[in-house]
Amino acid sequence: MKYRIVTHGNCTDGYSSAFVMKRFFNDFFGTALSKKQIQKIPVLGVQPHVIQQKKLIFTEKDIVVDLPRPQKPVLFWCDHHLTSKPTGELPENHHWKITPSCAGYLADLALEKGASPSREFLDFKRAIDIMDNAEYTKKDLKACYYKQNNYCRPSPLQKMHMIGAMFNTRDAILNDEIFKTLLAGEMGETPLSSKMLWQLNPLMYHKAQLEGFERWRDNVDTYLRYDKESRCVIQDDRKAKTNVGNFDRFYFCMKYPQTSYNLSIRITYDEKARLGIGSNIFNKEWCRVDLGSLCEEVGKKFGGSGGGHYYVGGAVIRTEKCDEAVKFILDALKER
Ligand SMILES: [Mn+2]
Repeated sequence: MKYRIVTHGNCTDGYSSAFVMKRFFNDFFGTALSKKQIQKIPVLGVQPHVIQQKKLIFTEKDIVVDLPRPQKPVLFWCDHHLTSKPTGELPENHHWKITPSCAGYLADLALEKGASPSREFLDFKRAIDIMDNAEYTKKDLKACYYKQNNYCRPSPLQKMHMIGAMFNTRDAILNDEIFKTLLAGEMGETPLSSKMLWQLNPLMYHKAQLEGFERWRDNVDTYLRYDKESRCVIQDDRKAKTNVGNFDRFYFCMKYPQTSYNLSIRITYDEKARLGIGSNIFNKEWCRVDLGSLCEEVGKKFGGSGGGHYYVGGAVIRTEKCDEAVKFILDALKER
């Protein structure tokens, strides 16, 4: 049996969490593996529902990060999602805490074990915390989601977006391949300075992503609407005439600064409805509903699964239950 790292696929925090595990592997497990041996440890990116629906077989050498806790015993588990909150006492090497990002949490655990952080490492940690916890300022969003005049001196936050863009193309198979490849290559101090990664030209992916955001915003403008009663912006992709560009998950709070929530409805290629509920990141205090729990409830009620954080959550449900679920969500936002 061999080590394997299972992490949240297509997700910059999932990527960064796997990076931190590899970077501090020997500190975490008291092993003395060489760089080459650590490099060879395979990384699998999966979506949370795969674990919730028990579709993945785990072994006792699996290291599971930024994902729900598997039911089988694994070597190591760490998560920061509200809906993964454990009920009983946790075994050794299992960690759960509400933190801005899972990678940042793992970095803290590694530092507790004696690793000392460089300036670059702290920059990396701050950037991933901002991304995964949506702690952006308006200026940050403008710098990371909109085209720039030049890209000469990218900030750590912009660099992490460039990396994320590499495995967030519209081709799911390509995304998985890039995700795996990045985590199988030689690693630097942090992703910000990993040579192999920067040779693959993340800026090229990022520029394409920014163009995609712009085209997406132009298209979504034709059907995005604000529901005053529930204080929610509704993006129902079933109303879209075309499907272009890349989803900009923060557009709603740039366009409707008065909104408390947003609800996005998308039908996936495997004929499921994917619902996302978020809060206005510039006014998080307006969010009075635990959106992760609401999504968990919606998942269970409408034939799927869901979860997330207090301020943002997601659920995948059966397509034919979609209208019912939307009504349920908007009522919950009105009442609670
Ligand atoms: Mn995360």
